[in-house]
Amino acid sequence: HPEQQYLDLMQQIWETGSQRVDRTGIGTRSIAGAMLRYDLADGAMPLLTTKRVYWKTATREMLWFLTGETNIRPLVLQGVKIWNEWPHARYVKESGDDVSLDEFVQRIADDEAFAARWGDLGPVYGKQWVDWPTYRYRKDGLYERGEGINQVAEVIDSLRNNPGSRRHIIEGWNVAELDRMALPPCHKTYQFHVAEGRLNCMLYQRSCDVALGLPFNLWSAALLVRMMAQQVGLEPGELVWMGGDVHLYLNHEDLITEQLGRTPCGSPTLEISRKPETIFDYKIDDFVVHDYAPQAPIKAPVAV
Ligand code: DHF
Ligand code: TMP
Repeated sequence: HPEQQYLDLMQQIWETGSQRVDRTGIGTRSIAGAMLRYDLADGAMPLLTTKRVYWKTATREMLWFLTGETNIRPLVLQGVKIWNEWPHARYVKESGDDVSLDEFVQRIADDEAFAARWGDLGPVYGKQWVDWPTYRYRKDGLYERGEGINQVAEVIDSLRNNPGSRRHIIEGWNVAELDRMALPPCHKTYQFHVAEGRLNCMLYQRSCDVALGLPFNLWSAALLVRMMAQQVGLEPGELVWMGGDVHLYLNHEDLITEQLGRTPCGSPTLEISRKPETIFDYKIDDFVVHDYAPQAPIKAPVAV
């Protein structure tokens, strides 16, 4: 079963990873470098069955990236909670107002001006993907802002017009802007590869929370491949995932023990029910998952 790769990786890190102190103070067991491969033919998706993964949440996040948005408000208004902790932590730290997470999120939903001031994550994925900033030099030696670059649209173009290219890359790691991001991008580089009528994709993820983040990241990357393939008229090929610092948080032990005791079941597939005009026109209701009967969800705390 393709999911066995994920479980093996989890077990390998838990049994052999180096214990180290990390930014969050929780501590991890970590290995340097890992690879997973998934064949996306016939609608197959890397959607875990050994616990319920909220694929609609991950899909809403992906659609949000594609809008170029970096404020959590549109996610909050759809009930998506996965980015709430970071603006909340910044608000508490910078304003001194010791508001609870729930109350903070309610304020983001209710008050547009408050959300504009405190709900932004900085120039993260969405901004870099569709509006990477550029600079234009003037005659006097100073420079001014140029047009932003829509990397997603450019890759769609290059896949159509120059499929053999080795430069089909979407990059999130804008070195000059890292200091303004709530979190520097984890899934930072996507490279596409066309062969035999199929669209393959390599994702390089510099830092990977295997228990909480990776199930979402695998789904989302495969989703992006499926949408791109549909847009450019190719069959989905292989997703090759590569991780840099691949870790398990020490406070995820219960999840790990529970999940490693389970056996993958079934092969969920994704159907995209229509072909939107462009990569930017997909809606949540375009996505239908078949044959997904996962085992129970497993809750675990996210390290902030
Ligand atoms: N920080 C850390 N430490 N790990 C992450 O995975 C992570 N992911 C981020 C931002 N910062 C992060 C963005 N993505 C969850 C999943 C993905 C995600 C953030 C959080 C999460 O908590 N998942 C839970 C609950 C999902 C839900 O309530 O919808 C899960 O059980 O999958
Ligand atoms: P870091 O910036 O110190 O590496 O912390 C980021 C943490 O979030 C790290 O545990 C990896 C995790 N993460 C994922 O695994 N996937 C994601 O998509 C995101 C945003 C974060």
